[in-house]
Amino acid sequence: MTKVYDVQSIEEKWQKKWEQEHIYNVEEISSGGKYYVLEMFPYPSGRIHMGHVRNYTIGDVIARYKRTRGYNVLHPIGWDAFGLPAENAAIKNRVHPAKWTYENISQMREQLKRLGFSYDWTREISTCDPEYYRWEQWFFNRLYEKGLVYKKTSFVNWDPVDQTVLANEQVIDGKGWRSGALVERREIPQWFLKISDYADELLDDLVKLEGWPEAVKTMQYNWIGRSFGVEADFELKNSGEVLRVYTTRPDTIMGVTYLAVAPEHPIVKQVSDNDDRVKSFVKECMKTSVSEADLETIEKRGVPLGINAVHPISRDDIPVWVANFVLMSYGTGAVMSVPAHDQRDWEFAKKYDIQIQPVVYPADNSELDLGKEAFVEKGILKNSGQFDGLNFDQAFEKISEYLESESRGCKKINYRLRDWGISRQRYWGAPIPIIYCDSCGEMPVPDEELPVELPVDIELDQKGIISLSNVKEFIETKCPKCGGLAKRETDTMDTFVESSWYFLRYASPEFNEGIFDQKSVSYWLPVDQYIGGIEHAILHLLYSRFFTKALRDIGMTDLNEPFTNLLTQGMVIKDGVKMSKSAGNIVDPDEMIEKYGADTVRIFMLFASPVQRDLDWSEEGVEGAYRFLNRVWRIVVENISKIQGINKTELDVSALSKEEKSLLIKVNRTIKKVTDDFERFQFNTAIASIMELLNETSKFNAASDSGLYILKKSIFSMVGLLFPMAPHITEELWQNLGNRNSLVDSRWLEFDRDIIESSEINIVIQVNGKVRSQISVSPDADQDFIKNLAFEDQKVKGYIAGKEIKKVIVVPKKLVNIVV
Ligand code: ANZ
Ligand code: ZN
Repeated sequence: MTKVYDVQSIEEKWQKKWEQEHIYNVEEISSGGKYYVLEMFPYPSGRIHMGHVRNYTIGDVIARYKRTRGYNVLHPIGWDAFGLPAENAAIKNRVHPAKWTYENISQMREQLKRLGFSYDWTREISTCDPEYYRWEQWFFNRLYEKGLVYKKTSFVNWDPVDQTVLANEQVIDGKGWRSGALVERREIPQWFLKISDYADELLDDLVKLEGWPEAVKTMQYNWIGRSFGVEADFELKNSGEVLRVYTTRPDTIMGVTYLAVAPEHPIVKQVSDNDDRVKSFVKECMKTSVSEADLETIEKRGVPLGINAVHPISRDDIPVWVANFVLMSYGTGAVMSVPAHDQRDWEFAKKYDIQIQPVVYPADNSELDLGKEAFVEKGILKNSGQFDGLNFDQAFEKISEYLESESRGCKKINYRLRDWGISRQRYWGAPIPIIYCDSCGEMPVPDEELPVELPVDIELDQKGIISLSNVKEFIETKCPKCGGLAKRETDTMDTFVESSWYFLRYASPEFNEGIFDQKSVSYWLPVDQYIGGIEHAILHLLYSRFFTKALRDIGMTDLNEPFTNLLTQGMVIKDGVKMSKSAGNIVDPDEMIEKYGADTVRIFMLFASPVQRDLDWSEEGVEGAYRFLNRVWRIVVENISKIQGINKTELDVSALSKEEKSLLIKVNRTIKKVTDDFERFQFNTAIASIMELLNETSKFNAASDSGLYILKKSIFSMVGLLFPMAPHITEELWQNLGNRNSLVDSRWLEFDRDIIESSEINIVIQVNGKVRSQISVSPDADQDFIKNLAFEDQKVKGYIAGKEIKKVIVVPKKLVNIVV
């Protein structure tokens, strides 16, 4: 074997070999367990960035590790290939989005291969492939049949520069996320998926997702935002029409002093025709975005409509205002305002000199002071006639009962979750499979005619902006019913639609008789471990859960949830900010690989920080990882001739020298530690333990056959433990050490529990100086570890429960004394 660690030729050699032997291609097999590990697939922007490297390295280590544990591991990759950036590139560089996308894909594919990831490349999918989106269109048809698709004109955020609808998340401070242009509101017809039908199930099933981070579940919980309230009807005095409001505080209803409606509310239109003040106010509101976050921060403003409504209980006259803080898309688009008990209403009332009428008082009889702010807590009702003296729950019941008996209201559950608008007025996306016929109306494209292919053979127009509405050959078609001339829908689907089911397609990527082979999906799914960025905590994961449930309900799967376990890895940071093009602090993975090799980059990524935390980029760190791998290489070079002839002998542990015994224990303990760490994805501490073992092995002097055997065992173990993280160097060393098999197919290392336990020491635990228990730990256990064990000890717990801990004294290797 060569003395120097020749990174480039080693990595090239193994990558070639793995590829030639199709070593990562998997099939469904009847025996043993399966394990599906998936990283969120990349958008083919052009080049892999360090965030990808980190995400995919973590996934690769898990995939390789699980395989050595005997699982049949599915580890696929593909491309989230539709979307706006391809069009922006088309505008900027005058290159067709398809060409740009496919070129990026082939470049990034090579980069991923160069990192040595264990993907089954036969399963690669690109969402812009008609064979992929064909099934998405098929699924759209099924949702259409089930009434889960509908079209509605609605207000959207319109980016006047990019000429597109923006999702609320794409509006930042009232401006388009890409163009920076001030966003406008526009009303256009759009397609929606009825995710709201699944709101309850999506919410209630969150508790079953035990393998998901709490933070992600909380975000989804709040996003769905179920609230229990009451709808109440106020009759308009001018027209007799009813203005319906939604409130979660019916207990405050006797304190209503004005009503407020959204600028888009239908009753506003009736007034604005004759009222210039209202008209110009509404016009101004249309210039701001409809995102909720923005609405919370803007200055609250309004204009009276000059009409009154009748209070449904007191029958008093209540003035109606139009206000910029009321959302048309939530509840009924109208609110009953109670300045005494809602801070927003209070501010509004102060500003416009509207009456503030208190009706809820503190339950503890303390004084009610509305001078500085509203009293928003729940309390006891006063000034509320027949409802005086009730608390919140009682008032909720009595008031909703009363409204119901008068036919002026009822209880109502509302959700923050909106239906999913999937229409994009964009070219580079999957066409929505709908046909419009003048005689027969709107209808889905029949399944046999799918896919509705995106025309790729088109010219970019002057500005490079392309929209299907300009492509005559695409639009003109025949009506499937009457055969007459008809037109195609020109909207394409939101790219989140593609990413909401790709994980299912991987199970049978080439299946062409359906969206997926049900047999394959029931074998591979759910995804056992999903890994990706926290930025997808809400939309992508929620949509994927929705699709999974909808597919179940059309009889395609038995799955309730797609992802059993979720790991959200931290970001890669450089100089204190996220590594990104816009921050101008990118480090190119290729450059690092060329300089140090893929294994070094992988080890650095894993060692520099726990997976969930942000990772600080440092080239010194990378150099450190490189030196570490060089030392691993050297220890093999230096000892290979000595250990080559050594075969497994029965070790007589009692006859070993102190040094031999110590290394033997260290080897076993390291295997145990690394195994535990791998099970919890704590790769940084796993590497640290391997480094310790390396140090101890370097100092070891093998003076007997037993010693040589232990040395050999230590070296073999190091190589095996490092394999999932640094697969190339370890394969090369493994082969040099005389092994014929590949580490990919070897079994994970076992440790000898007896050897570990024989070396443990007893620690006495005292409470206030009296011996209460004993624990056994390894001699090098640190103080915090020992303290924790002591506090978790059942007997000790009995003596310290409920008491204040005054002091904890740890005498290394002897005792812990807890003073209470
Ligand atoms: C009267 C009231 C009195 C309210 C009070 C609150 C406190 P959640 O929990 O999010 O469902 N609201 C209702 N529809 C709205 C809309 N379209 N735009 C803006 N605000 C709206 O919140 C429901 C509460 O938000 C409702 O209860 C309503 O104000 C307001 F002391 O009604 B409340
Ligand atoms: Zn027709």
